[in-house]
Amino acid sequence: MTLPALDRSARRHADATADAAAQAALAWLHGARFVTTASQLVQLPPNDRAEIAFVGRSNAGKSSAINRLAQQRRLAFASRTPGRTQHINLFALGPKQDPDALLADLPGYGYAAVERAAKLRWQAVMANYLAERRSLSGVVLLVDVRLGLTELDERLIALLRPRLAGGVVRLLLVLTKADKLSRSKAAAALQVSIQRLGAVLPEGADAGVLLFSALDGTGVADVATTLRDWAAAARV
Ligand SMILES: Nc1nc2c(ncn2[C@@H]2O[C@H](COP(=O)(O)OP(=O)(O)OP(=O)(O)O)[C@@H](O)[C@H]2O)c(=O)[nH]1
Ligand SMILES: [Mg+2]
Repeated sequence: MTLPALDRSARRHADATADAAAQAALAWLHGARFVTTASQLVQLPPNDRAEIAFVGRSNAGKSSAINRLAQQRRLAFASRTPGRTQHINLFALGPKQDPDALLADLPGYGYAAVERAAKLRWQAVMANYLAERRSLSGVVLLVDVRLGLTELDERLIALLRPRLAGGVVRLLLVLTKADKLSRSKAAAALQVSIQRLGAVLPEGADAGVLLFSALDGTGVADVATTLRDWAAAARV
């Protein structure tokens, strides 16, 4: 039997270790800088860095999440006008001469007012990116906590399925705008998403689900730690 006093000190130690990991991850993310913007896959830099893609419906909060994680106001453009991010924007992390990962802010899907031809073109770019970008090591799927996983999000997961199987590409489902719900409603939404994701993931997938708010900072430390772990795992 563990003595309560020891128990408490062990827990404090674990908390301090987690805090230190989150601090290191946030310092790493704070060094994010813009690299390039691409409207086609051929314009992307070579496949020689671990890449982490931020994907989700238009207006889900992808750019806001990147800004919050990097602790920079306008690194990724965030807007009230849906469908604003029209290109793949890449940001580098780690040493200047030898970055250890890239973040990719992808255009949002599901915005009705985008012209049909443009929408179809983007669907093709996205599908090819997710299926073929060899350096892709992790996908952060952002979903408004009030909407949960929609059909379009599940279609994206289906596109990724072959690479999620066996954990080749990792997935983090980030439920954004958690500040818009009460704690109990947010907790309930988290449970629904965990169940739903479990039902659509392939065998052996490496996936997680987190509540997040770019506004009040909920989940920021956990997302930061996860991204740093992914980059470290991809380097070995
Ligand atoms: N309350 C709240 N609002 C948020 C949060 N994250 C984003 N928003 C707002 O939601 C809107 C869309 O955010 P963006 O970060 O531009 O969303 P996006 O997913 O990058 O959108 P596209 O580039 O159009 O695909 C903006 O008005 C943000 O201020 C959040 O955590 N809480
Ligand atoms: Mg955006």
